[in-house]
Amino acid sequence: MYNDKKVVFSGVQPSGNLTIGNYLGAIRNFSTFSEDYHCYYCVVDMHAITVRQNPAELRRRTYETLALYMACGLDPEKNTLFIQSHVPQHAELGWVLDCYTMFGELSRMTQFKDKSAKNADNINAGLFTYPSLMAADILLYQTELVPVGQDQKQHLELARDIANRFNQIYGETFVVPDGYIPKEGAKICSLQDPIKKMSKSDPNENAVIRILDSKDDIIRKFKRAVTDSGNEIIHGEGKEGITNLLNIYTCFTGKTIEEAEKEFSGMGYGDFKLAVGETCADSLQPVRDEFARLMADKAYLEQVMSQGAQEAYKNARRTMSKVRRKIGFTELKH
Ligand code: AQP
Repeated sequence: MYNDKKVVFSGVQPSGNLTIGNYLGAIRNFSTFSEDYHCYYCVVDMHAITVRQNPAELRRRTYETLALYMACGLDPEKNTLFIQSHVPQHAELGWVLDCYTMFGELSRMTQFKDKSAKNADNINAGLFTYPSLMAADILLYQTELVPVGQDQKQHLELARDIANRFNQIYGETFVVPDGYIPKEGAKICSLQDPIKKMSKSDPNENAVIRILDSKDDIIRKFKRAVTDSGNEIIHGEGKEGITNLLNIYTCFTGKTIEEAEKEFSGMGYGDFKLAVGETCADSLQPVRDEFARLMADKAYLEQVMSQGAQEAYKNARRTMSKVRRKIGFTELKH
């Protein structure tokens, strides 16, 4: 909106070591927008504290997530890469949008229900209002397109509702964003419970493949993946484990499910799991190598953070001034 290019925004929480779900559902698609859009990719550390975090680990993972963005192909000269808490307008607009988001809407969010069940001793107000902060992240940059996995669809729809509501009351203020959910990889499931999505904060390490896991660990986890008592490598109902593995395999190879089924026809489950594990580990090797190189240069990461925060701040401030004027906040003249 603020220059000729349309805007893409997305974020990842540094709430754990990132998984192939985060990679296939979101990050690896990010760079496809870099040429045609002004892309903002944010490490959403403020969202991460809705669940209790160890401060030293949160700080380390914030650097790591930024480095992973770049290791997955995001060039900081072509994309605005930044940390959410470095741009104070996120919190400011988040509060304003809280006042335009209904209690009933937030109560219906499945992520809130899931995370409340998992963190029963810490159902804090931030966990509840997470979607209005996410709406602020997106709306601050006049975003047209938000590449996310399937699990974020409901939050995105709420962001659209909030934008429309605000625009109806005050006149055109925000661009109403669309989601971009990839055809392949939008829901990678847990290796131990293939009905559930794979989550970086899953306490069961065997359920999760992390982008930075070693080849040995990746293969070991795939070998332990839950399948079924049959012996056919085909996708479909009742075969959620095999379907998930086929899905992961096709995401990494670009083959169709039918091609993969044909390729593995007649093979035993053990050999199939090994083949998927090797494909996954080998595909991620260049990302791991680049990540290690970037992490060795903390000063460079800090320079990227600072450049990204300055770029983001310029446009966030513009939207925030407009919002302040529309809702009737006074301006400081001196
Ligand atoms: N299993 C998944 N399959 C496909 N996409 C996924 N995403 C997450 N899990 C999968 C997408 O990754 C992006 C970043 O997610 P996030 O960090 O904002 O938080 P999340 O959606 O809550 O992801 P996790 O891994 O489950 O984190 P925790 O365990 O901390 O809650 C989003 O685009 C998301 O859709």
